[in-house]
Amino acid sequence: MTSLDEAKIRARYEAAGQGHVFRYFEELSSNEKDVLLQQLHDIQVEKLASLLEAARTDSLSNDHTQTITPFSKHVGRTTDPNVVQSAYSRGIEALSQGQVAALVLAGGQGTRLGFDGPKGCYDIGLPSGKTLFQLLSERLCKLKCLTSDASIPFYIMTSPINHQETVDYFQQHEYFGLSKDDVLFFQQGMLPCLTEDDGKIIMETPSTVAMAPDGNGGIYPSLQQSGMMDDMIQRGIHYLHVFSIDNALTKIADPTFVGYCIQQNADCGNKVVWKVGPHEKVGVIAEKDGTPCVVEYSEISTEMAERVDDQGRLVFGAGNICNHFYTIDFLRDKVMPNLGTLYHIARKKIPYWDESTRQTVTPETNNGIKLESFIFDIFPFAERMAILDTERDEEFSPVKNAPGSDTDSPDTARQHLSQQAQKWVIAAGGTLTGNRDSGICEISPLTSYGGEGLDELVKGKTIECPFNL
Ligand code: UD2
Repeated sequence: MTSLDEAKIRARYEAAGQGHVFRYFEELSSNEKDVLLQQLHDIQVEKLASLLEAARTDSLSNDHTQTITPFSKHVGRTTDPNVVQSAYSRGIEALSQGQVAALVLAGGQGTRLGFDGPKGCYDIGLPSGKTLFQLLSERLCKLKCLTSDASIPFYIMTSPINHQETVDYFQQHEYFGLSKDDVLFFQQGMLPCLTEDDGKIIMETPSTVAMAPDGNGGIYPSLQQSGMMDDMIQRGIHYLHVFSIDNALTKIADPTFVGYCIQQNADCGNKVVWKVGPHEKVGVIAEKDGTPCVVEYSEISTEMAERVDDQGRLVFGAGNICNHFYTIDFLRDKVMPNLGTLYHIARKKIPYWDESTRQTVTPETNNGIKLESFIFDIFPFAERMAILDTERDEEFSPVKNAPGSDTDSPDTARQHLSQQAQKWVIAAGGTLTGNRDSGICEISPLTSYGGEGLDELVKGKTIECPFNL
């Protein structure tokens, strides 16, 4: 029997109006009672009502769009060769001096994808069979070659639902050639799932609360609590590149993006691509009372999303692609001391214990909410925000939806990687033959990080599609 005090825990939950979590307690085995008491002990139940109330108030305030205006500051563009060449050199310099680290947000649940493992372990169906983690790791290996084998630490944010599986995966693959000491894992926090109308904790089984990761904004408290923030400082890291796991085109620790933000003397930076249409599921860069912010696709009003200027261009067209830059000083001095408790309401299908059938049921429709913090909610703390507008076909192909979906799927990611490989061969002076759509072309990240160094391989040569270089 656990040493935890059942009476004290019961009292906490009764006082918070969550006493129903003990409904099945007497039926539980001794071990099940221990599991539930430990879980209940760790949840800060006293805070749930205020977190939910604040989230509800915030979502209401987002409906009043009068405070949100289009982004008005300077935006850099990677279509400008002067920007790119200079920024790339500055980024390579910072990387070569060991001042840059990369961090992938990989704690989320790949619900829409229909894959229950860690999303980074997902094989997107390339001829090589490479997963998202492998593509990122190999790009990082290649980047190290381009920066005189500098140390570029790779931090991986997991969550309790996928942590061990993620760690095991890297160990089994010997970190894809990266140094074990430069691949660091840390876990974000979890929060209980709630019913939307009355904010009651949802039970997944008689002895377990339905829990979910606390949003990608969970990066900030978990960087602190895990000691990874201190680790970056001890390593002499000045700049951090943070990005989502599900973008198959991510340029990890991108020298151009990092270099551009450094040149802009930015404390915080955001990579954007122009939206394909008003309802693409990406946040948009905007301003709230004059300070940079991102309005998430799940919270933007239809009017704002569809608003166009007199040339017919979207007024809120700069799409957030979950690809961010920070100086360590900004995180340490401005973000960490001011971490609020702002959560957003995400309506989800939450597996729950059905009393009538005495089974855990996964509903067909949304039956509850997760409270999620958004990584970009700290952008208003930035004094000098850099925005870099990049080309979609080089930068953004998210794997969100299940195979067979028209957009944001493993299928579209394979196509985009193949088209990028073909574009790189042509740019390096190669000639393509065969049917370019007959299969998937690949250039291993170990061959080229961003299309560089292909001349001796392809210049003046005929390359038969589909190829694998
Ligand atoms: C995210 C962005 C959205 C747009 C879109 C592009 C946020 C809040 N929204 O929306 O603006 O850029 O991506 O594809 O960033 N994650 C965690 N822990 C969590 C939740 C998410 O690590 O608790 C990770 C997740 O693994 C992924 C990234 O954060 O790498 C984006 O998360 P998502 O899939 O929930 O975000 P999405 O597509 O709703």
